Amino acid sequence: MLKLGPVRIPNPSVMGILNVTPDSFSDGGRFDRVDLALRQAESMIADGAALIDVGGESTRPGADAVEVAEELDRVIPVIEALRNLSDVPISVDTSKAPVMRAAVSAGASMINDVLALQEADALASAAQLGVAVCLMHMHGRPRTMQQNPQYDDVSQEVAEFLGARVRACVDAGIARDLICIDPGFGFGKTHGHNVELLANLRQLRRLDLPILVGVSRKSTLGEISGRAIGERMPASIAAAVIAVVNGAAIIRAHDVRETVDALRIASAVLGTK
Ligand code: YH5
Repeated sequence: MLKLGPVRIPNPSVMGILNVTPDSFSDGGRFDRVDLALRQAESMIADGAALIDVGGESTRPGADAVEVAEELDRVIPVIEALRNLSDVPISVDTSKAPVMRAAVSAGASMINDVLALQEADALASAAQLGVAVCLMHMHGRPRTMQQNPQYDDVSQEVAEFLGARVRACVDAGIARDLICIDPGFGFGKTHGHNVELLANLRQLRRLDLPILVGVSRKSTLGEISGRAIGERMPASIAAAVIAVVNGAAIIRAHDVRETVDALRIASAVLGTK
């Protein structure tokens, strides 16, 4: 069992991805959007997701930023409705303090921040809210992060960055047992960097915190397998299993049912529970 404050989940666990960006749904108005999102969440829960990650800001390479009001409008109705429907722990994929606060009061118990609480007021808000946090490494910012990213030693630099953010969190009053860390696959990394991070994931275990990994459908897997985004499930599962063998506790995934099956095999062999 993994305990991240209010979040209690098996180790390893699958975090199901629930995108509530307009490009992820054909737009039939707000009711339709919330309804579709809820149905998707329900099926991920039935498939064994231990955690649902609700995100309203696209952080894909080159994506534009979203205004606070727009992001609130996308994620809060979905979190409220999901909270009424299920006890599943909900995380909110956001970097904005007002969205973090509204999401937690709507029922989220984890903040998943690809900017590792570096935006204005994010660190203080997370500390005050007392929920679990996921700190992710990103080199640069979404709009420009894939423009020739460079490192001397990617695994070491990611570990140093995450170590520094963990210290900042603890100094701000966030309990260590509320924190998990994520190397940020695809966020300011070449395909070679991503492969190296997956191979050296064990280096992050020195921080002695649960490791979350998001590899699902990402372009490095497309590069290696030669598959388009809709055809990357087998590659995503292979990467998820490697991540768990190398110490990941939580896998963020689109294809929950298949990933849960694969991780059952991995944990049976590893003897984890
Ligand atoms: C992550 O790794 N990723 S959003 C591009 C794709 C496919 C998927 C080209 N939020 C992470 O999922 N949060 C995202 O195909 C995340 N870790 C954490 N903690 C990007 C994404 C994606 C991008």
